[in-house]
Amino acid sequence: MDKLKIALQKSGRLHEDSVKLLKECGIDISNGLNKLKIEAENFPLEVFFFRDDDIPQYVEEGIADVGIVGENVLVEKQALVDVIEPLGFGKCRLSIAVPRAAAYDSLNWLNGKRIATSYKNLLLQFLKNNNIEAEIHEISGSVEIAPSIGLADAICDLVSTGSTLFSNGLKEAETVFKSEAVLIAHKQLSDEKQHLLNKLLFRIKAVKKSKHNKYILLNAPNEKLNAICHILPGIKSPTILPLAEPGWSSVHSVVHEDHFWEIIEQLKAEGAQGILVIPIEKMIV
Ligand code: PRT
Ligand code: ZN
Repeated sequence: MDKLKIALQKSGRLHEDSVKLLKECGIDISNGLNKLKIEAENFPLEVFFFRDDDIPQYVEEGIADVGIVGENVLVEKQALVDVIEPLGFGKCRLSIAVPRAAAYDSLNWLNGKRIATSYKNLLLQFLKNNNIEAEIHEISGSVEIAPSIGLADAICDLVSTGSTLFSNGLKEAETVFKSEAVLIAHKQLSDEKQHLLNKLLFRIKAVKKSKHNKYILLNAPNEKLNAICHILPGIKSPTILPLAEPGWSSVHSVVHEDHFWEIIEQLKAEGAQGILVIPIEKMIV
């Protein structure tokens, strides 16, 4: 039987989360992380480890069927692949930053300036969309030091916490692109491989969904059950079980993290007691 070939980053910021995601999908490859290629034992999957920069091209060419890569790299490389699913990790933004002392007021400040970046294509498109004429200096690493050594007036680089910019005397001026890790696929997968990808995607979605939801249990006086069930819709509807103490019930349900604290407050206001909140490992609805 054919195996699905997946390309992951060999080492770096996406490596651990990519391996963890597979593991949460029931595919454990942790005993082969030092190899370039390993076969999963309990899923027809072959895992290849590459530099992230190479993953879009390898998937486009079909050397790998699917891959996990940052959208920033994918769009910069302009690879012809299908984006299957955002994965919720590796979040960052590509931003233009300028020296803290610069009197930056608007994008026009960038006209005629030199901007150092490793993301030439993304920056070029951004400048074009905004009618800015600037000179792009393409450099491959340590972009953040370019202004202090006189190589550029500004930079365009990835930011997550902003501490690298801060410690290099820079301030964030504009967001060019927002990114996270995505699952990508070759454009013409065989039926068999498409079937395997669907199986993998089903698991990934169940893992993702579980992360945004929590299992909640609480005790409530019976006369409050209506009001409480109204606050806790659950997947279908909440489970209600009688407590040993007459007049009381235990209510079980699932809540989305977006509304979590509001819901807890409302439940308390309605007389809920002994509220327990438990992480969900997988969620299939
Ligand atoms: O060796 P290989 O080529 O595979 O790895 P790499 O060195 O090119 O990439 P790597 O591992 O640094 O990043 C892989 C991917 O992680 C990126 O393409 C992004 O999609 C994502 N990502 C998320 C980040 C960051 N956050 C990030 N903060 N990639 C890089 N950074 C760097 C940034 O370049 C800057 O130097 O971190 C610094 C800024 O971080 P803060 O927290 O100080 O703002
Ligand atoms: Zn790279």
